[in-house]
Amino acid sequence: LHSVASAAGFDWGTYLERESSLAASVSCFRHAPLCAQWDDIIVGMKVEVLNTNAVLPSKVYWIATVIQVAGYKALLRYEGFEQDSSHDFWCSLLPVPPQDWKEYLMKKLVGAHTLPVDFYLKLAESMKSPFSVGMHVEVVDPKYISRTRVAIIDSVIGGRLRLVYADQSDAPENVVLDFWCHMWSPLLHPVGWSEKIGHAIKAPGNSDNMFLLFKKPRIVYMEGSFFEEGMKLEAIDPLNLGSICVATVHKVLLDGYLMVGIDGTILNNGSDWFCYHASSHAILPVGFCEKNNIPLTVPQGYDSQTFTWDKYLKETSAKAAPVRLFNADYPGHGFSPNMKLEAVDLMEPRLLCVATVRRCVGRLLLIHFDGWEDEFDQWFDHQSPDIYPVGWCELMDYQLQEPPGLDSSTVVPGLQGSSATSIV
Ligand code: MLZ
Repeated sequence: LHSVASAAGFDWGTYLERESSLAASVSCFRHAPLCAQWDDIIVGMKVEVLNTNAVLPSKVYWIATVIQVAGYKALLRYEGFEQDSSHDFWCSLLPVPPQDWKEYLMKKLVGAHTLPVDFYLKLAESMKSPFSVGMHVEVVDPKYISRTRVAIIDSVIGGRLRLVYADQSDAPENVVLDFWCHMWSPLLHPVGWSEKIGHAIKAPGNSDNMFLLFKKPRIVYMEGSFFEEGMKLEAIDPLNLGSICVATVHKVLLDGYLMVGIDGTILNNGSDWFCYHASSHAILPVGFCEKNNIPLTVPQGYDSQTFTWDKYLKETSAKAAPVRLFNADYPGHGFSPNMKLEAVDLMEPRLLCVATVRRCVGRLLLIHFDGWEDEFDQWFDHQSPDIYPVGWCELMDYQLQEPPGLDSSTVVPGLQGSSATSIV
């Protein structure tokens, strides 16, 4: 039997087989490269794959058949093996993108194996990012989540940005204060955003008119009836993303942004309020948890067994935010429980981890990090840019956090790191 963890790294194929799990399809992740093309990859299709088994003087490609698809990876069988599965092997359906795309594509286009040209072009296209190293942005201050601070883009990997905070004066010795997020993250803003909408910021920078590069939340109408200060709701706790809590709108900013606080937290100075847009799927109407059989996290001093919203609203003389103010868009999705994926641990957002869909509640997914206690579970929207298909890390050459405690006593022989180069 093959081990899952090897010198060459975590092996998704072996892991999926061992766990008898399926991977969520690339087509479930709309920010993932080739999302729209992936439905064309089907079991039974033929691909060419570099033969690394034989010692040969020149590169030799063999034809193989796709037996199973898992994210960006496929289980392949060489042509001629018919029903014999004994030599089946997992490999990435896409090569790790080389540095120089232009040169690479030219070679691809003039070669004989050019049928999937469209795929490579689309991949190249999706790898382009309007963000580049050195640009300034505003992003949440993880030490003080009710404010933002200016950061500089330090690297861009597959649409994910490493941001280094401009002001490092509060950094412990030998530590660089940084943050990771996807370029479409709701936590990321252009310089000048905080001032524009009335959000707190540590030290504002000069607005550089980069507003167009950023994903804008959907437009909400604030005239007439809108969220108001003091209204109660349920919200994903920004500091404990596995809990949905009793919460209050503390402040209404401009452009549909709200400062939301979790009720009954120890800090009472607003430093743990968090900015959610009115269209965010992380804020939910009163009664959402009860309706969906999710344990609601109640304020300190309350008993979750006896807590009722009716009583609580009376006690606090507050009103519930009207249901119609919440974003109820739900186009449906392809995720279901037990599917595997790669997910960012948003509490330590550098980490992209082996993960499993634990629950689906409408558009929300409860994601479990394999090998970790349930306390680490986090709620994600199905369109979150922080969840990725199996094989994304390998494709982007980004380190994947494997489940802790995997047996690594034996090594996966053979085809680690190989990739099918052409689809015929
Ligand atoms: N420093 C943390 C890392 C936890 C990462 C979990 N990711 C799912 C710890 O070791 O507790």
